[in-house]
Amino acid sequence: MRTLLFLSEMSKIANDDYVGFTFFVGSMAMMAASAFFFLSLSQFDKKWRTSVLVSGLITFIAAVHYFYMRDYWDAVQESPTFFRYVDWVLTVPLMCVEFFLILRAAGAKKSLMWKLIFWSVVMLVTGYFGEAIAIGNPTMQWVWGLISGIAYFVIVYIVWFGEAKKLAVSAGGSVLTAHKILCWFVLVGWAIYPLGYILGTEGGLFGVQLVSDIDAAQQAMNVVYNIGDAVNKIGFGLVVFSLAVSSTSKS
Ligand SMILES: *C/C=C(C)/C=C/C=C(C)/C=C/C1=C(C)CCCC1(C)C
Repeated sequence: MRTLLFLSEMSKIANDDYVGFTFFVGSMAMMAASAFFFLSLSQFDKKWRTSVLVSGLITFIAAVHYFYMRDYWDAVQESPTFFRYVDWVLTVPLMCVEFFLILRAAGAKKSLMWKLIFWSVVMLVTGYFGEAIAIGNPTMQWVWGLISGIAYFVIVYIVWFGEAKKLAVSAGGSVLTAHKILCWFVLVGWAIYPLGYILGTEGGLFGVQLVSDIDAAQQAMNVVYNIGDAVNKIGFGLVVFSLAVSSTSKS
């Protein structure tokens, strides 16, 4: 009884705590998605198993970080910036690996994978500098955000028009379809994050203050990031899952 009472006090989420709520729902959704991907593995041809396994790893790594981030938010009501970026720096490169894995049969080289990973790490490390190191210095936050944005566009370019695109076209069929959907995730789904970053930066959106104070700005940023993570990590995984399903049943 005492333990139960203690737990319920500990994990109480206020009705208007959207950040706490989205951390909680996020952790559950990531856990459920991981179970779904892992348990589906045996139904696929061997060559698709690694891809679906990586989908599951992405949501599983996120789930663990979401448990930590939720607790952190509960305890101090501050952005769990460190856990956030550790999560991203593990999961975003794995999303780059997904691009490589589905294009491997079309002749993708490891160098394509490393290029995507490199730019994703540049994007995230400079983003971290902007959020954690340049805090209270809006000018530097803009500078780091801009460098991060450039790295982001390099990734967009490679998958939409560059090497990855050419391989996808030569693969054709369901690989090309999956590649196209993943490209949209990168262009639209990933664009959610710079929006969150802008909301969380002092001064707000290009000088137009959308939210009243820095606490509200941080809350808006975290809600936006949490929505972005659910859409992108689970969505990405499902695209790969569908590709594995369609390729397996045809053979
Ligand atoms: C699962 C997590 C994902 C897909 C995270 C993606 C994160 C980004 C695309 C972040 C991008 C950023 C910019 C383009 C500029 C501002 C700083 C960042 C790091 C928020």
